[in-house]
Amino acid sequence: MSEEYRKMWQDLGINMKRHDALMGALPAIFEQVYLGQKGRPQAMGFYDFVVSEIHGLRVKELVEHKKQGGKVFGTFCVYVPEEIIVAGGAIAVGLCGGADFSVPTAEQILPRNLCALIKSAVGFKLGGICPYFQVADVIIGETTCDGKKKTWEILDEYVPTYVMDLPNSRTPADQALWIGELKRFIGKVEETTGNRVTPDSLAQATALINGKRAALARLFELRRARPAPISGLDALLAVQISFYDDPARFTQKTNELCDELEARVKAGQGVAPANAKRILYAGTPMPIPFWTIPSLIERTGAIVVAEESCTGSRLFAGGDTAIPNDGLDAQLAAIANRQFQTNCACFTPNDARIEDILRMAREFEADGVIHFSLSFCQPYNLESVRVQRALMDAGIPVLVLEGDYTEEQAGQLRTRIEAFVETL
Ligand code: BJ8
Repeated sequence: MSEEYRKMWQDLGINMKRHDALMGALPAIFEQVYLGQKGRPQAMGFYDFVVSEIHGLRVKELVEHKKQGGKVFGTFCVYVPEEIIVAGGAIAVGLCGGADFSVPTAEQILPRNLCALIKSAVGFKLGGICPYFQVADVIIGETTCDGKKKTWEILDEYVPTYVMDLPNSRTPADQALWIGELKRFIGKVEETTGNRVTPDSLAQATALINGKRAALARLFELRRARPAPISGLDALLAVQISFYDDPARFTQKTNELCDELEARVKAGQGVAPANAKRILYAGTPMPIPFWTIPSLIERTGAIVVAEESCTGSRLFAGGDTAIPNDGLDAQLAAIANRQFQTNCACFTPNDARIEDILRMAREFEADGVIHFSLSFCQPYNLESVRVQRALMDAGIPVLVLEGDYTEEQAGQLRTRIEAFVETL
């Protein structure tokens, strides 16, 4: 890494020794998981480049933005509305942790029986390892699962953390409460940035984020083709990068990827034979660099055709956000209305998520569904009981897994995934 980046990291208060250890390990892992794949779309070169610059170029852009007086908001959930952050002239970066590397640091203060996603993210902050965390002016948490809810109280001791109060049901009364939260959030964005969020700025920001969501939806639509034009690993990488890349650039590059995939579909060209077993992933998000599950699945010769996850279809659930032209209240109602179509297991009742999984299994012609939840994630672990039953009732083979980011776990998961794919 260049001297310029090293200086930038030092200025951000990065623990250089630990950061060097992480950055030293990542290229080999990426090469092993990604670069050995056959028939990758050429347009994946962009995403490979972004990974090669993972703590470089984008962080530099964020630092430049701050030098111009801009603010950076760190987020952890698709329910935190990026549109509102962008409308205030700030940048949102998704901070979810997907590396086992930082988990032991978090366990020095957090209980062990928390999901790896929370521990990994908190460990990144505590250990001073993640420049995105360091560059963030404020962290936006939300009251989704209990693990996150209580973690924000602790995280606030290390970095200013603001919490959005997301209801756990989706009745009209809950929707009204959430619209109130969106209004309160506008106040926070205005206070942090010093900029007003106006109907115009929100309309523009909503259009920008709609573009990003539409590009992702298009990518998923193309994955319905047989043979699959892109591996599940590559699609996941694109989705993971959507959380922190510049939204306009990401949209453009992802549409270029989709153009290439469209040509592949027309030519009947795929990354796996047309008769490769098709797997639908369902479950907890897979933040970068957690690639274990698709990697294990695709090494069996099967292909992941879609992910029902917040690193997947839940990112663009509900389609475009409507942009009414009669003021902020109507715009916020449209945002809430779109968001409430994201079926996170933190909600009850949540039958719509089960319907989503059944629908996706049909639409993507999945031969089987693998439901994975991180250990100690109660919402997804518990919901897997009903998901499994619904899939069995529909005659769709299903494997329910639970695990974390460790190598030991990967070994156990491999055995179960291989056995499952063989039965299909
Ligand atoms: S809308 S999925 S991004 S909350 S894995 S931290 S639930 S214990 S991540 Fe999520 Fe928003 Fe829902 Fe999506 Fe808790 Fe489970 Fe950990 Fe989780």
